[in-house]
Amino acid sequence: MLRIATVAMGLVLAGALAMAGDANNGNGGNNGNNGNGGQTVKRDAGLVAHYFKDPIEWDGNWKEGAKPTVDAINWTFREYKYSRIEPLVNHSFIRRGWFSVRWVGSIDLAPGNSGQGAGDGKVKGVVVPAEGVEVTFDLLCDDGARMYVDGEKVIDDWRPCAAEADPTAHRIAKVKLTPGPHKIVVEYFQGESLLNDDRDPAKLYWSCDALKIPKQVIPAAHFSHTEEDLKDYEPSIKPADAKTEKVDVNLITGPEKDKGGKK
Ligand SMILES: [Ca+2]
Repeated sequence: MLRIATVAMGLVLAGALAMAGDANNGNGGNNGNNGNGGQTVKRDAGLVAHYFKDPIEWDGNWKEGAKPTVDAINWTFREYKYSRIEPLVNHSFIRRGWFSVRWVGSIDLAPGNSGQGAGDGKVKGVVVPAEGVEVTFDLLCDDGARMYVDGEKVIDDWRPCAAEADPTAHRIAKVKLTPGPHKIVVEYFQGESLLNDDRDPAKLYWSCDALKIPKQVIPAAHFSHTEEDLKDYEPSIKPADAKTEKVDVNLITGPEKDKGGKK
């Protein structure tokens, strides 16, 4: 059932697919809290991706070459479908779209801080000054993009756009990050892909002069998630007439496998 939904929604992971073997389903712990409170919290690799299905048509008024006339806030994050662990945000979505996704987890300037063993936070080769460093994020999305760091909205551009033709599809945010994990939430919606061979990007890059990090897709080693993130599937902004009914998280861990999840 879940797998059918996945195919119908036309999702394909590019970078994430190749690294799916690194993902961990994160079911091993139950000591999660808000994840950034300073106490020891079990962390697993990757971000939690919560997927929603959006209406296929809304007034039928988004024809090829035309601009939509309905605010995307009114038709995104409509129907929660499933969640899965994804190692990073480096996607090329193909085929016809109409979905929203919310990635939830933590980001750490030091790689490898994902809860695998002792010594977290003391990662070789990266010394982050206590006062923090400025990091430039570049969230490239073909259609809507939002991002929150430690609860602060740093990117908010919830509109359709064509990444190839529109340089403003690169949403830039400069954020100061201190050592340790910081909560990160990235939201994306895919409207209609107008061509069958579309490769609509949703890719999160960063760069940091202070740490000599050149612009790159943020590697998987910098992301982690907690048990709490698995449950954090409410979108930050919901449609005005969205259903309020809560449903259990359907957790699957890869694009081709339905492991039964938690239901
Ligand atoms: Ca698109």
